[in-house]
Amino acid sequence: MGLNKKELIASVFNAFNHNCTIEEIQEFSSGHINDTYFIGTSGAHNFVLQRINDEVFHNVPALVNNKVKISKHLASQFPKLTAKEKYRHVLTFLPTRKGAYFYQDAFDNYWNLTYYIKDSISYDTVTDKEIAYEGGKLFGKFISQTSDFDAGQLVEIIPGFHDVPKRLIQFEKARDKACTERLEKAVSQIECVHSLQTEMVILQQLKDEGKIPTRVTHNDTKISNALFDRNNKGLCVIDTDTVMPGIVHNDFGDAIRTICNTAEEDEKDLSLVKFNVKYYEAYLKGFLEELQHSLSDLEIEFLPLGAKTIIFIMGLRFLTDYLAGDVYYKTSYAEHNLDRAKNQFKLIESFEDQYPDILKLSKSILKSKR
Ligand code: GN1
Ligand code: MG
Repeated sequence: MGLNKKELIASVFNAFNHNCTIEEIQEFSSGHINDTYFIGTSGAHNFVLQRINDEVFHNVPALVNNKVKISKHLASQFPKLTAKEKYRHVLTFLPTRKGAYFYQDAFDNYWNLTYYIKDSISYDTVTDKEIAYEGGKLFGKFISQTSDFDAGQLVEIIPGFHDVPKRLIQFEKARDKACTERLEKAVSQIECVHSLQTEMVILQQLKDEGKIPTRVTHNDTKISNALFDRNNKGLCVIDTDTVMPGIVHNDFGDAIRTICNTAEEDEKDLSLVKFNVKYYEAYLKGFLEELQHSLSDLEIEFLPLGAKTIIFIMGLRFLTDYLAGDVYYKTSYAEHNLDRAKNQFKLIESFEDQYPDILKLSKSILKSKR
């Protein structure tokens, strides 16, 4: 990290209200959108400083307001914990010395600061059923603990974020403008979109018809956004940038997309990409232990389609970005987005092969509920 960048980060950090002195700065490289830094200090806390990408998030003050509101609400759900214990279970946002929960630097970059949760672990892929189960409990709890929060108080930070018909329109526009070389390279993935699209709009239709309720949802529940303690017990849900009104299937699905993929989302060797039904079962168990009584039968019945739809949406979004010339996600090489899209469509194929077993799981839950 160059000296100028270090100086900028230090000055941003010092605009926030704390009395800690920086000892160390490290960049986290995993996010596709924001820039995130670990700030080690000599004080009582270490921190996570984040530059929020305002090309993707057009209303950063509203985004921060959403996150802070949800954190305060979640903190009120742990009345028995001391403040010291609470900070491990809920993201704590720090205000600047002027009182806002974000800081705008001289270059018009937006930043926010949270405490770093020490002695925590996160996973990009899962290799243990227990993690899938604990992840299910953690994300299920997030939905149950925010169920008494009026989702109407949250700004829809990216409108139509998981709206398949809208995402298909963006895809078609990108496809129509794409260069021949990219179109040719993506020909089978474009074909996958065409063959799946009719089924993939069903959940949005049920939402629009009011058959599936809108709740507070996280909308980026990939498993790397779950922190676990040293004993692999779920600790805290992080990255609440996309907390918005949504349907439960989005959060169920995005966690399944990452937990049940036997490889990372950009693995190029597609023979390594398989859908693990055992982890699906473990996640479903944990998720419903926290939520079963608040979900309608229809919501439970459509969880498998929720998983398939979110995998599809991610494949579609990566493909759209590839066709558009890599304008949205951070990429590390020329065909990174295409590889991500191939990976997601391969995961759907493996999911489809095992669909009967997956369906049986929710059916037996519904039967035992009656
Ligand atoms: C993006 O930046 P990150 O990694 O938290 C994206 C998610 C995708 C994810 C795919 C605002 O999240 O929707 O699921 O990449 N966030 C946004 O890994 O588009
Ligand atoms: Mg995110």
